Amino acid sequence: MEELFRSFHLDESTINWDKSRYKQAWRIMNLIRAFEEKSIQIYKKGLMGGSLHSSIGQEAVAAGVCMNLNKDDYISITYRGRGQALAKGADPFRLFSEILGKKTGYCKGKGGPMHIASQEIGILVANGIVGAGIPIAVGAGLSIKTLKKNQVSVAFFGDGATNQGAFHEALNLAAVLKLPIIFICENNLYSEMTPIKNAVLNEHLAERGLAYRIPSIVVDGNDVRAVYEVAKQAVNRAREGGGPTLIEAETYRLVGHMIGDAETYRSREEVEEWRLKEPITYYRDICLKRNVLNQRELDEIQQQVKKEIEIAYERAMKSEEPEMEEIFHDVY
Ligand SMILES: Cc1ncc(C[n+]2csc(CCOP(=O)(O)OP(=O)(O)O)c2C)c(N)n1
Repeated sequence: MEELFRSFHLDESTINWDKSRYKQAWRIMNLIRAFEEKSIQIYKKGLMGGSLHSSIGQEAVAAGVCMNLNKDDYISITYRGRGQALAKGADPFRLFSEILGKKTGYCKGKGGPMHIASQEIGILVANGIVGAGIPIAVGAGLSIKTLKKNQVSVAFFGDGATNQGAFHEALNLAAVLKLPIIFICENNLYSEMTPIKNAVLNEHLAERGLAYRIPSIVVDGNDVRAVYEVAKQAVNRAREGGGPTLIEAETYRLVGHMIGDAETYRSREEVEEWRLKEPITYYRDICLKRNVLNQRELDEIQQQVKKEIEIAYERAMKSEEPEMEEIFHDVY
């Protein structure tokens, strides 16, 4: 049983990334960070409806996983999932439009910040119900297998979702049917305001995959290269008919559960400790130390991404509101 569970440790000698991949990872993580920072400003200006759950600090998971995916692969995400949507290829203009309630949004402005979906880029659903996106991704996995397609399905969810019945049912079914699915648990240590250690006795959440005989791996979720390598193995395995993998990516959200969270359940010291290992700074240091990208190249991409985000935001702000009669469409 033990061989099904392992912790992944990056072996530098096996990393064969070329320069364009190093740039790609840097670009995606910075795009997510810039998008999320801008979204917080939008929220604080009162321009957005609903709540905003930011993924600042968790960018390496979205980037490392989605860099292995094709446009027609599926992902299911949560209310915190705009970063994964961007990593999957979402257009920042259409994402800003969505969170601003504009007609040009991915869901015509009806989804808001918590409910992004797009058939064009394989985003099945962004669910506000904790754990509910996991069986939907399994359903997509079943369709891939039935139709004999070369796609994979990925479910992104948090640590808290692993206490939902839907998680266990979904893992069991995926294992029994050997579906092409990758379960990505982003363990940011808190389920809303509850420390996961108070809610689960397992040392690692990935141990839960063992109950369903699913290969289960723990990885440093703040190291984009480690996430990429682990996800690559799982994606290849799924595409080759090997069945599901569970990946627990250990990470930390550097902002509150939602904007406005007083964060009384964790100490400032803890947040500052995690800030030292945050994914963007960590990756920048690796790039410089290994001499794969220099400071000028890193700055250039970062500035370009920030500009892109500003332009997308300005364009979304100028976009049209949906017409009044739209309120009766797409309602089931
Ligand atoms: C079924 C259900 N129960 C409770 C909630 C309230 N709730 C919203 S977010 C959240 C925390 C989920 O934590 P986790 O799965 O770790 O994801 P994270 O927010 O950390 O990304 C809870 C309990 C909900 N939305 N759905």
